[in-house]
Amino acid sequence: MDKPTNAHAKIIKTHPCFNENAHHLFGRIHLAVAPACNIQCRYCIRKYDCANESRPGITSTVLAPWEALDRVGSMIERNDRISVIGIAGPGDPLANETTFDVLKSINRQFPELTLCLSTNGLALPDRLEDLMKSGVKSLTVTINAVTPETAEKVYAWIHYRGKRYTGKQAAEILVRNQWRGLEHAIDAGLLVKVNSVLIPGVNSHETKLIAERAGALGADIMNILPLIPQAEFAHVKRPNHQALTMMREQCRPSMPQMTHCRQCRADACGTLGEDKDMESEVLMARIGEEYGESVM
Ligand code: CLF
Ligand code: SF4
Repeated sequence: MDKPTNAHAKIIKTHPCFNENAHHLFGRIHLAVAPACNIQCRYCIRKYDCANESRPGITSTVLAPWEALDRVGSMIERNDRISVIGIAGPGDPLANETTFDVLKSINRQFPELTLCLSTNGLALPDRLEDLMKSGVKSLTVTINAVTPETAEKVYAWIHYRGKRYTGKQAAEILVRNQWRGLEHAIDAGLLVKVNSVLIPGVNSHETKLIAERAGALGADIMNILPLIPQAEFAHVKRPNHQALTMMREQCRPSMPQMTHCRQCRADACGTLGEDKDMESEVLMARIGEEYGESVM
C-alpha cells in the first residue's frame, strides 16, 4: 500500500479542489443523493443545498442511487476530465444511508475515480469507519468554531444518536465531534480539507484559531468561505474580497489556503466554474449515444 503521503500526492495531482493547478484540467461531479441534515446552521435555509460546501439558491433534484450511478457512467463517457466524484448535499452526506451505498457502488464500478465527501462533522466519529470502507479518499469537514460559546451562535440545534439538542449542549457535542472526527480522519490517512464560513462579528474572532488547531492536527488545506447572508444571518454583511484575503493571510502560516473555491452546487459537474447542468449533460450524452448507434 502507498504511504499516505505518496497516495495523497497522487490524488492531489488530479483533484480540482485540493490543487489550484489542477482545477482547469480536471473536473468533479457532485451527486445530490443526501437530502437530510442532522444539524441546523443559522445561515442555512433548508430547502436549498448545504451552504457549507455548496452554493445555496438553486434547489437540487435528489437522485436515487441507481440514477447517481447512471449519471456517473454517462458523464465520464462524455467528459474524460472528470477525476473526482463528490457527495456534498443537499443536506449532510453522513446523515443519509444512501451516501454509503452510492459510494460503494461507484468505487466498485469506477475504481480509478477519487471519491470525495463533505460533512458538517457531527456524525464523523461514528461513521468514519464506514466511510473508509466505502472508498472515500478526500474529505471536507466544515468547522466554524473552536469554543462551544461561538458554536452556539452559529448552530441552532443538532440531532444526534436519536436525540435533539439545542443551545450550549448542542454546541458542545457538535464542536467535540467535529474536532475529534477531523483528528481521526487525518489519522486514518484521508486527504482532509477544512471549510470555515467567515461570519463577521459572530465567528471571525475564531477563524485564525481554527486554522492553527486544524493545521497542528495535520489537515491538508483550509477553505474560508464568505458568509452568504440568509436565514438568521440575513442581516450580516457578506465579507468583501479584502476582508477574506486578510483572513486567509492570517491563517496561511498555519495551513495552505484554498482561493479558487466556486461554492458549487450539490449537483455541479465539470471543471470548477463551468457550472454545467448535469441533467442536460446526461441528456446530451444519451442523444450522442443514440445518434452514434443510428448511424452505425
Ligand atoms: Fe466536491 Fe468539495 Fe470534494 Fe471538491 S467541491 S465535495 S472538495 S469535489 Fe471544491 Fe466546490 Fe469549493 Fe467544494 S470548489 S464548493 S471546495
Ligand atoms: Fe444547512 Fe449544510 Fe448546515 Fe445542514 S450542514 S444546516 S444543510 S448548511
